[in-house]
Amino acid sequence: MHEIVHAVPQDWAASAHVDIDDYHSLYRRSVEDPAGFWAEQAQRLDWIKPFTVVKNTSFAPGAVSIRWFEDGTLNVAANCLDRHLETRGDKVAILWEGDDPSESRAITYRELHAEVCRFANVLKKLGVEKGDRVTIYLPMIPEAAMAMLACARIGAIHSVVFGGFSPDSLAGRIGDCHSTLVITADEGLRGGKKVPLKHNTDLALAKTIGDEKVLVIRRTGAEVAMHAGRDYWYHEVSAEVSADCPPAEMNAEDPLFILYTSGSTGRPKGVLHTTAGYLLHAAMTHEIVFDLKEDDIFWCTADVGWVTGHTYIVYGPLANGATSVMFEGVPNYPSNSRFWQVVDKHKVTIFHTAPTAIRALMQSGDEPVKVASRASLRLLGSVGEPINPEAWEWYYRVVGDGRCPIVDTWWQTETGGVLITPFPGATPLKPGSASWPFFGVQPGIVDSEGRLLEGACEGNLVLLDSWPGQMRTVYGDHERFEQTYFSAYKNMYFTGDGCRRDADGYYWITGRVDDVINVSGHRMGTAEVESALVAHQNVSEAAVVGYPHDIKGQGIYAYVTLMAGVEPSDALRKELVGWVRKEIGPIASPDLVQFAPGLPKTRSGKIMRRILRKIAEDEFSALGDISTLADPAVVEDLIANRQNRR
Ligand code: 6R9
Repeated sequence: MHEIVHAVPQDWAASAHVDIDDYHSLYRRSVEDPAGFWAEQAQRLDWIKPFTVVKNTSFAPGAVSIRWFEDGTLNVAANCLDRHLETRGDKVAILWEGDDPSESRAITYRELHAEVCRFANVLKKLGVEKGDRVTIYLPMIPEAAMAMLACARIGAIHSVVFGGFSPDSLAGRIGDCHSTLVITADEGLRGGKKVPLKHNTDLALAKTIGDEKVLVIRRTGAEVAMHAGRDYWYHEVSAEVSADCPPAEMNAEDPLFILYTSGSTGRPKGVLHTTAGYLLHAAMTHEIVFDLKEDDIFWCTADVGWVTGHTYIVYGPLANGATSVMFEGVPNYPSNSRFWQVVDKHKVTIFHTAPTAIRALMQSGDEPVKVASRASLRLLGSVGEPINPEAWEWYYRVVGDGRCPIVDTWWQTETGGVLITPFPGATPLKPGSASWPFFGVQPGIVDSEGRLLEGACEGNLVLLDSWPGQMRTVYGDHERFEQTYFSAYKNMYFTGDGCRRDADGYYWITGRVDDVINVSGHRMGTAEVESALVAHQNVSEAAVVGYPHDIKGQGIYAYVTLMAGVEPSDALRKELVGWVRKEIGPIASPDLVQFAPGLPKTRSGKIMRRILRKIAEDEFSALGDISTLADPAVVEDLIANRQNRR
């Protein structure tokens, strides 16, 4: 098959921050002299006390430790706000677009600075101190960014929980890091539907230790229960505090935030990011990967509940003094043209979204795109999952009118910011490939024995050395951090992704190789969905796998064994889907449920997921060796009753 390559447009090569020569020389420098390279790059930040040590990192077994700029001090909020006041005070920092197209708000750097200071004083008034954990459970309103920055200003550690998570999921996250304050809203608004955030918070707090306070932001004006002595309205407390709050002096390695993410096993992990390295990586990648210029209007459509929202709606853009669009709604409300109408309305120049959104919009054809001019666009981004070449080409040809390069950015919650990406002024684009390593990033591809492969090859993706934005630990469980990321291959960080490197040195991410499913760009641990299912009184056992889904990338396929005497039925199937929704949240709803009298197990009782995956993919002619199964006959029943017939 002939590979399509889109050459770098000449004007891009001439005007971008990084052209092909810059790329090669900077990359070489970044890996040959990391300390020198990063000491220079760190001048992007405003330091209170400059650092003298740049890099102090080890991936050694039993001694994993990651520290960058460890004796420097700074404040993240001051870097995102105060330092822009003189030159960009009247520039719009956050351009908010409401769920309802008639609602929007432009907040300048000066206004955002004042509101964040006020918010920080509200936190103090409610007793929050440096090092305390604050859970943020908000819709996509400017107060979400303000709350994050207010925490950063006083040195509190925020943990943002996506507004689509259930009360149980919220309770688990509040409890794991023992937050003393939960910030929420009366209700959220998405696609015209209301989300009862305060009510969910009340249900969650019934399951925690109960010493938390709640700060409530008024969004829809709905009537909500307020518990005296526990719940406070933001607008009431903020009226009593000043808009003057000096930034706390934080060490480079002080925690900035915790973000829970799913893995192969167990409960979601609290990924911990610290102050300087994270912010530097966020700011630098945001500028270079998206080729940011002073007048750009940058729109990343993620939710702040995910890492992409942290890094490319809040911290990266604001550290760079950019205008960041924040969108409360969804791509198909009020119509499938919404994204493109918002692009026209706010003259968006850089647009960054997820493949799942592109595939969904692609299904309704070109017309809803063409009704908008999109003339302001100059660069497109993709993140969250592999983008199939068909969706890439549609994005390029229809959305970008063949004018705009696409940056397909690979990274993870754990990596803090982009690690593998095209550089729009340097990289000839191959649709479907995340392309080249960012500066300081040393990817490797290993075989099943952990041997590093050379040249064109395929295997598991590892990273051979640290970068400033790397997570530092799993909150409260450093052993789990080492176990999860550093035990598979000695002295290497294992990403959990499969990857191919072609003869030109381009990286092609092939998807997760562990028990994580990527549903519409959201990570779900199969173990989490399984434990929700077995918590239902009629379920005795469950196994969950991913299967290819046209729009979501992967769908959730659940095999369920019922308790003796319980009859399978469509009603029960529906009930189980609703149950998982309630237990975890709508993003975890199984797409297909198959009742299975037995699951394929080895004689030692291990479920053979390989077989379940094949059947879910409707690929059962290639099941491989099933002779090691305790009872090979279960496979026939599974095939006969498979739910995904193509
Ligand atoms: C940023 C983010 C991380 C997982 C990652 C990988 C997948 C993300 C991708 C991609 C192929 C890309 N992923 N970007 N796969 N191409 N451009 O998504 O973080 O939610 O932690 O997910 O997403 O499998 O390991 P997170």
